[in-house]
Amino acid sequence: MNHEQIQALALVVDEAAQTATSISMLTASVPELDLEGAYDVQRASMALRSARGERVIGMKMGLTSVAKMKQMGVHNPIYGHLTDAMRVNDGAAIIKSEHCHPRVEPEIAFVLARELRGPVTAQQALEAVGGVYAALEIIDSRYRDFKFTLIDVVADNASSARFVIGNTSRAVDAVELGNLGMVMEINGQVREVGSSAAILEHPARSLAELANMLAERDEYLQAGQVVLAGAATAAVAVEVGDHVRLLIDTLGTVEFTVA
Ligand code: OOG
Ligand code: MG
Repeated sequence: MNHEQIQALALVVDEAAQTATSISMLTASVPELDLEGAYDVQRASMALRSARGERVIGMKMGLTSVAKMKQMGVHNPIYGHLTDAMRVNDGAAIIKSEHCHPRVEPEIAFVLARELRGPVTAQQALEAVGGVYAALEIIDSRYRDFKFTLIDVVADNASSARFVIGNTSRAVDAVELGNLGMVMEINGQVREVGSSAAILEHPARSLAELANMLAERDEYLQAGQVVLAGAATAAVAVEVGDHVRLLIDTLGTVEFTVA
């Protein structure tokens, strides 16, 4: 894949995200697109956002739990970029019409106190963490029917759309990070129940894996960045009028509504 081809595909996924229009999988028309090329497309689409004034403020891991891998039929952890325009305040609303077919996921977020460069172990990765938070991620595949291959979802920035971080920060050693109970409710009804243990057996492993994947490209995580470790359960579709709330042991709640 040359620079022009990557650029052309970045324009396709960027336009789909900007206009909330579902598209066919890129690999249907470009079968030669490989995983490295897909991450190139993802970065090129982030450059388009940067040119419009958006700022990358963090990263997310995806497909880090068995529940998610089963739901999507893709079995490899992936990463995506998070920008300031994707951030929604705790308790605020997302606008459904800005998305194709949004779904919500219960997540754990890290905010880094120090930069984090791979290769690292899970333990070393935790040393860079300033705080742990409850978080909800709103994902929105730009592909028709929310169906994709590994390569397609990577090119589409791992379905990143919006994210909400709770107001309570805890230090890594103040929580039992490897087994925090998580309950996600929609309109007061429990929809998903899980544990942080579902995230690569421990969310710290997800953070380390992210640093290690970035190191393959000589990239690293910066102090102050947010990292979402990946959903602990399957994702749930949201509708206009919904009120979504996540409760995590020790970390408290985080919520949003859908307008
Ligand atoms: C890909 C993104 C998955 C997670 O937390 O597992 C993800 C998708 O399922 O659309 O964000
Ligand atoms: Mg997620």
